[in-house]
Amino acid sequence: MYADMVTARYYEERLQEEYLEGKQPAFDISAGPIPGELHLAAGQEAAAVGVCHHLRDDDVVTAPHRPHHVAIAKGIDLKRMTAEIFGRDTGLCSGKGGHMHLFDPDVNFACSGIIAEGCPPAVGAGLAAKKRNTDSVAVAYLGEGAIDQGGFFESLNFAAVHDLPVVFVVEDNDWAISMPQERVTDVESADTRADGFEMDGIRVDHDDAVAVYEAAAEAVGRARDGNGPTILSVQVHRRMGHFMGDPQSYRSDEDQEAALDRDSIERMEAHLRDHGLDDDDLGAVRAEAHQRVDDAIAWAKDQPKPDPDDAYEHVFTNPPSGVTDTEPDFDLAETGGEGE
Ligand SMILES: Cc1ncc(C[n+]2csc(CCOP(=O)(O)OP(=O)(O)O)c2C)c(N)n1
Ligand SMILES: [Mg+2]
Repeated sequence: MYADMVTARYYEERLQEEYLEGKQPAFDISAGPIPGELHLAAGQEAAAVGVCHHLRDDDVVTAPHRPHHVAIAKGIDLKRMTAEIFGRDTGLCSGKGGHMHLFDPDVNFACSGIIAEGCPPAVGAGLAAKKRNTDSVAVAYLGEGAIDQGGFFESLNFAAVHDLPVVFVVEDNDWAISMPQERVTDVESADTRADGFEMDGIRVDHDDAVAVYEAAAEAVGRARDGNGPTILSVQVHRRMGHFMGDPQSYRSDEDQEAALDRDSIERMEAHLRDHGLDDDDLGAVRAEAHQRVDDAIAWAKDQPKPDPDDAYEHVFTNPPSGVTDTEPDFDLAETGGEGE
């Protein structure tokens, strides 16, 4: 778990450096080697490793727009994830998805930029596991800002009614972009949402990977044993802005400092020291993790960019054969279309 935590943290530190290249001084979001938004999960690693270290490759995980720590804990192909983030042809989605739309069928990991979107597919995976009589489980990650979404409620209901092997992991980092939770939600913690669905809810109040691991043993175990879904809410801390370039003018210095003070990685290191590991042991794990990340980034940056014509591949509707320009071959006025 420690190895995955330091891999995720260092991975994001390296992505930050790469991301800023060419974007300043005016912050041009489309410039540089990583175009588009970038949401970093530094401070949330405990919620990723504590749950995913109970999972097998055949278990399904869906994650939201802040996915790297969960993807790494689930065992995603780090090189191909990185190539995806850099928009390269050998990326997990041929460079078309970017950092919010990763998909690795080898380890059954997917994520989406639409919040709570991962809940219905995770419930579908849980239903499939049940119908196939396997003991696979599905885990949907979402932020505390997504717990008022309709898709979440429908998913909770369906999973509860059919006793599906699903765990809903709510990463409670106190913020939804610039919105503090208490202004939009009347419950203090997402696990209490379970009460309305006659399912189990668990709260882990501090971002301690070992505490999350113990709580997840119960939740994942319940799912694997065929005893239905659980909401597991974990307090984490957003060390960074909502996305890279967020000036966080809405956030007090105290709140930011408190988040930086509570480092789940330092907590994990203290735990490991209590169990006999020393600086050399921890340093060796970190060095290996850093090497793995540096190798993945170097490999990704060396990969080819997609051919522009490939824009027509892997889309729901391909143009008729022979059509390679973007002009529609019908009159929009006749279809009632407005243009665009
Ligand atoms: C359905 C939907 N509505 C709005 C958005 C815009 N949006 C992106 S992230 C976000 C806040 C998410 O907050 P939270 O779920 O707490 O996750 P966090 O960013 O804190 O990890 C919003 C509203 C979206 N992506 N999808
Ligand atoms: Mg949040």
